[in-house]
Amino acid sequence: MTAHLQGSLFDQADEIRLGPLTGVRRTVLGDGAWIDLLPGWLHGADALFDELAGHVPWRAERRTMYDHEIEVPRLLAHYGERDRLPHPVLDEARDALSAHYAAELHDPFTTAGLCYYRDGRDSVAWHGDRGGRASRQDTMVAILSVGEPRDLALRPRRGGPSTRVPLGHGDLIVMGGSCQRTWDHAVPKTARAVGPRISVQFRPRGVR
Ligand SMILES: O=C(O)CCC(=O)C(=O)O
Repeated sequence: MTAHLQGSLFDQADEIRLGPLTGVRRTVLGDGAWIDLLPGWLHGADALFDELAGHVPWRAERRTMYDHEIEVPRLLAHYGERDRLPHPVLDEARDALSAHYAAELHDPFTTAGLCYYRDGRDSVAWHGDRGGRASRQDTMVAILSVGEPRDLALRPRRGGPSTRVPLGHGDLIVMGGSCQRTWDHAVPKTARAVGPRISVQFRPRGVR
């Protein structure tokens, strides 16, 4: 993977480091679901983007849909609980999130899924992370975003209007409570000329 951000997006700090999680702000969505947001949690997001773009073993996947094989419109990488994450700041992020949410989550964040959105044609369709025990229990999925800002859209599964949360360079969103069971989320395609984005999703054991 050789794509890089076109010049700097906005965060050329040399040191890649996390800020405190104390500034996280919660929005209650309804049906037991909530999201926490912390814009600019990561400093040095340009540098982390380049590291991940250049060193993660990205793979393209294909899926069967209505008898056709289609290419999944983004590149993927997955790190299980025993895998070394591709940058030490991601270990720090996982551990800081586990400590911050310990009283509510009970289980630490253990795995990391990475998505590489090459441009506005890359996307992820509406879904909830309902694999494993997330189909029955409240849980959390925390996402650190670097690169071009893209919207994370959320909509209640019982019907009703969707909402969009713009996720920028270094921003954190945590989807919690019943969010994976009672709401769906997506990163919609955009016709805007946008550059690449990488998202890092931290999940507890048994949540997919
Ligand atoms: O890229 C994102 O922010 C969301 C990714 C996601 O929902 C997923 O891969 O399940």
